[in-house]
Amino acid sequence: AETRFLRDYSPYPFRVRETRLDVTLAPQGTVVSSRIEFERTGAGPLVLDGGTGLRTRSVTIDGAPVDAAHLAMTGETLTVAEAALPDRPFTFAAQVEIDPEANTALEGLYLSGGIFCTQCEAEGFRHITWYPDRPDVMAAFRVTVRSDLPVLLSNGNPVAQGEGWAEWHDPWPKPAYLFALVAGDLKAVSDSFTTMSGRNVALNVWVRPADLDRAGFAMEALKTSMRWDETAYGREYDLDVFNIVAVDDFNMGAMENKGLNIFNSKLVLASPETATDADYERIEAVIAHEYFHNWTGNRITCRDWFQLCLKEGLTVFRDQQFTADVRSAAVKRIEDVVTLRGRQFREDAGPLAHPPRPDRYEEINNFYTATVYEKGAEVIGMLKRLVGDEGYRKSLDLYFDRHDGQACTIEDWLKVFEDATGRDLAQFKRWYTDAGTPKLTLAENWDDEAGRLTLRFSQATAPTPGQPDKPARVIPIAVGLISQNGDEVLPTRVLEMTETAQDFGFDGLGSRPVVSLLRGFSAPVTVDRKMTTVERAILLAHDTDSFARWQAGHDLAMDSLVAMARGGSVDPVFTHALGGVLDDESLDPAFVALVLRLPGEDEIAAEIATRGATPDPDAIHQARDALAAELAAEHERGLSALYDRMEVPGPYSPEAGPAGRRSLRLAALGLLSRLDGGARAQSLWDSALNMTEKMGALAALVRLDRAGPALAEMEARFGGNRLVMDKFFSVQPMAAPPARAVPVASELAERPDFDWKNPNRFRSLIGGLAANHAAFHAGDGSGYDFVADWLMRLDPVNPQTAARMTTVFETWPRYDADRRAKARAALERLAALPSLSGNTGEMVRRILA
Ligand code: BAL
Ligand code: ZN
Repeated sequence: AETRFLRDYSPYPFRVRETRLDVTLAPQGTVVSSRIEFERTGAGPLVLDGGTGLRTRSVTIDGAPVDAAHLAMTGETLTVAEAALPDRPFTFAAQVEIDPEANTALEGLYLSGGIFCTQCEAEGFRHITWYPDRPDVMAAFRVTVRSDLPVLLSNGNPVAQGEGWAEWHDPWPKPAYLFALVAGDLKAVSDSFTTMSGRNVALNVWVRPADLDRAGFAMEALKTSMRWDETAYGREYDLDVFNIVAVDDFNMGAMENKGLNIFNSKLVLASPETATDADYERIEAVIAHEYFHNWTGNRITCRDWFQLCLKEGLTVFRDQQFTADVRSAAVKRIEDVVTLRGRQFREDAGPLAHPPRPDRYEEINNFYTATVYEKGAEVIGMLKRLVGDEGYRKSLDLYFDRHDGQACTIEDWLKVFEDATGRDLAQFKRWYTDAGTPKLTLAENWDDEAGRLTLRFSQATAPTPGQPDKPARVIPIAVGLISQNGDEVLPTRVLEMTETAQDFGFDGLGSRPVVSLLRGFSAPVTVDRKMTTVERAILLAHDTDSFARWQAGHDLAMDSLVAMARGGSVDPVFTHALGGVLDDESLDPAFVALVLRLPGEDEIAAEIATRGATPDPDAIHQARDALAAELAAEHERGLSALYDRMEVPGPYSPEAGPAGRRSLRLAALGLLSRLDGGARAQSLWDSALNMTEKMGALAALVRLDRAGPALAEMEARFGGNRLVMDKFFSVQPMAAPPARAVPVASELAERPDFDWKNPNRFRSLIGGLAANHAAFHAGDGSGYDFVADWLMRLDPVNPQTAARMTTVFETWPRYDADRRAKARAALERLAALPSLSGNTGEMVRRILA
């Protein structure tokens, strides 16, 4: 495909005053009649986007057919020559026929289990009809849906309905990517919400009738989100109705269509017996995320797709704040950093590195990345830290005031902060334009006589594709000082680093303190500093900042793991320090669970590569197993007591308190199962009444290769439940002993219920195998081949999901020559597919470059 560049942006030469659609649904011949009122604002012909799937029956301007000499249609555009266009505003009308049933790519209008639904972001609307399918063309929509299915929905407010039809009107101008339409045999959990200005809003969560008893939690999450956005940002909802619909076949997690959010059913449906605590937390966060888009994304949208992080970074930041408020801020921050490092740092360190605002792309669907989303959110967190809470609130108020109803850029966003706070953000902007994770190096100088500590920081960012030079960035470094006996001698202070190297001095210190660095993870950087294990243990025991405290424990674990992967042994200081955490009953169980969770194998491999060595996946797996076994043996009594103490009595609640206790209990179980042969796990599997404990127990049993009876039972009970069976398909390849994982995955792939065209099912099995580090990177290349074979099969059916999964290969350059050759060969086989999609083609080329 062609490369598109940010620098080539030019405004569309027409404004759309209103868009009218009349859609008569049929699985193989849906008829879409459009009437689009255009008004000229610049020079040039009328160019509309449309896919090859459109069967165009008629095209008229102001009711008259367009002369063939003035009309050109390619597989991608329809052009009406300037000479055929009136000088005054005019109406373009077209009638096209499309085929939702054949739409396996799940972009545009498609069928999911008998439900008609749409996915238009980023460029799906062009598969529905001819249109200026770009986010800076915003219009009010009036839509008539015709079908004999009982529930007919579109964006905005319902206007009228009759037997077999319904009309909807969305008064808020929006780009086509926010269009949605749903028709199906659906039932709703319904409720209402009164906004802060007294507007009454009808709320519905639409699901298949059989799923109705699992939709209540999503509704509660929606109401909490609506109230939170009023309180935290002063933003209220702006239509009479808010609809959410759950469908089983969905490429993404969910979609923020105006007034009609469409969700992957795994992010709506939950009951204690079928969903885990993590599922509940994720459902709550994604419901909030999509709702928050109503202001950050919909009312204010992106000028072009290069600006995607304008809405995504901000909306992720807002959903993170929301979860921090309704659950535990300390735990949420640690979880977010673990995710950021696991996905975004990994992306930033490899061939797919790109800035939060990329300046080129071939296929925009390939840029819904951890960098755009999660790093985009981190950048806003840094901005907030730099301008303060009040400056942030003032800036956001100005953003909504100034840009409501507009399609904006990162420049607009930064200008708002500059105008509201008087700060110059020219250097800060590099966070948006430059790829790569800066490495922050700290050298300490202690002057005992003067009682002075000098921190010398330097920053460096390695080159990334297309960006060889990396100038210094603004880095907010939050530090505190802890005395050797554990007292805090300096509370958090934010140092603002702007140079490549910079000193910061601290005077009046009685004795040399331990530096608690990057508190709250104040910037998305890696840290290189020399520190003794004893100093780390001091921070783990005493730091007042929970993130830095967790980080100290994580560093201790990582050091031991890296040493063990090279034949060394566990550091007794770590084992001992961990005992202190286990015994401290004042700590939040969820926090202790995070401390107990050892770094993952992929993260250990990344660390070894950062230290300049070549990671050995088998050695890493053995080291992690050995460390878990040693910790279990050393702390058997404490862990066992913890396991008993953390039992949560009574009926299940997904709230943070009980979820934290379960999380700690399962962390203890994971370690103890290295000693008891799985006895506790089996007994928990047999007795557990909720899916959280069931899955914790099952993962432990699969790891021990003794999960047969449990899996059979799971299948017998939940064979008809797609979401639970997705767990069945993912836990086995993911947790199996590495040598067993590919055979297990291959067997699962033979099952008739391996419905691989369903993105959730595909991701469960193929993604599950890829998440088993030592199995995916097996020395014989079987993991690479298994995944590549399935990507070859999926690509022609669903290019978007196939392309996204190619990222499992992005770390290939860090391994040994033999593995590199095998990974390359697998990718080259994929690249050689004659009909390879543009989506996957772009990804494979970039990964191999
Ligand atoms: N806009 C795509 C789905 C999401 O980020 O909410
Ligand atoms: Zn989003």
